[in-house]
Parts: sequence; structure tokens; C-alpha cells
Amino acid sequence: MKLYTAAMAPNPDRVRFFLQEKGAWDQIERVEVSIMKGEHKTPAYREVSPLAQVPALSLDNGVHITESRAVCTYFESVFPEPNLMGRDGQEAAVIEMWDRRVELSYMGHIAGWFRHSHPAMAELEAPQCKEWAEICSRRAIMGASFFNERLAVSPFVAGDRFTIADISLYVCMGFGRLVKFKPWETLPALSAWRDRMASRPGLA
Ligand SMILES: N[C@@H](CCC(=O)N[C@@H](CS)C(=O)NCC(=O)O)C(=O)O
Repeated sequence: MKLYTAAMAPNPDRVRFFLQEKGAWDQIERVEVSIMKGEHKTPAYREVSPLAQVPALSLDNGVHITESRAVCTYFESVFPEPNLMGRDGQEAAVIEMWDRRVELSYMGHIAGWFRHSHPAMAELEAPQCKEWAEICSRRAIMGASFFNERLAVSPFVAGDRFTIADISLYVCMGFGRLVKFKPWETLPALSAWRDRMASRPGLA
């Protein structure tokens, strides 16, 4: 199998952190794809990822998996320990619920904010829409407050142990910095959680 990935990009980082937490990152054959050079838009790469996005996982039997969460689901089955996606149906559903909330209530808004306001994205996201960036920024701020409230009553995003939902939220912390969004500076529970996450070798 081959993992197509990109350095310092949020969705590839989600898979990298997931594999690092499992101690498996170095066991995977990887292909670095440069988004800034447009390597993800070549016809050859579109055979792997029709939406021209990273990450993507190509299996030896010709199957391609191209959503970061789906790639993590596959790796959870290959490297079951430590468990990051739930040990039974109920726990898996609760973790998925929180992880999807991170994606939909937070990560997607930071992405819209970044893509429609940052000069580095002008070519990839033409035409940029400043009004949409503004709306996304407000929604991202609401998302950060929501997770601050959650982390005030729960040690981890999905409950009492570290899971993929923490990985996804931690990725948002780095992603937000691209638009100078540092919500942990004013949100104490998010800040304390982020400090704990930053001390995990798997999240470096
Ligand atoms: N839902 C997809 C999103 C993937 C995605 O947006 N990847 C970004 C990098 S973080 C990308 O490939 N962008 C290329 C582009 O915008 O042209 C996933 O979770 O894998």
C-alpha cells in the first residue's frame, strides 16, 4: 500500500498523527505530494484521488481511499492498538459523533476562512470570496467556544480517553494559526487541553 500525503497540510496531518499515535507511521510507504506545485492536479494523481486532494491511500488490490477519516478507519483495522475509534458500537458512534462535530462545526469553517482570505490560496481558490471568509471566521469562533465548553466538562473531546476526535481538534489548532486564529489564548479549557495534547509525542 502507498499513502499519498503532504507536509504541513491539515487533513494529511490528521492521518499522520493517527499513525504516529499507533507507532505505525514509519511502517507505511509514503509519497509526498506538493499542493503548492499542483502535483495533486495531474491526471496520474486524479486516477488515485478524483477530487485532487490529499491524503489518499492506495491499496495493493487497486482500491483507493481518499477521505482522511476513511483512511484512519482502514488503519484502525490494520493497527488496532491503541484503539482510537471505539471498542464497541456505542463507543464508536459517540466518537464518530464528536469527530464529525469537529469537522463540521470547526474544521470546515477554518478551511473556508483560510482558503478565502489567505494570499497563498489565491490561485487554488479563485475567485476568493472575502464575505465567505468573514462568515466562516465567525462560525469558527463559535466552534472554538463550543469545544471550550465541552472540554470544561470532559477531559478529552469524546469522553474520558484520547481518540481520533482529539487528533481532529488538535489539527484545527495548527490550521487556525494560518489565519492567526489562536482561540486557546482566551478559552481556558481549550488551552489546558491543547497543552496536554502538545506534550504527546504522537502529535508532534
Ligand atoms: N474531506 C477530505 C478533504 C481533503 C482536503 O481538503 N485536502 C486538502 C489538503 S488539507 C487538499 O488536498 N487541498 C488541495 C486543493 O485545495 O487543491 C479529507 O478529509 O481527506
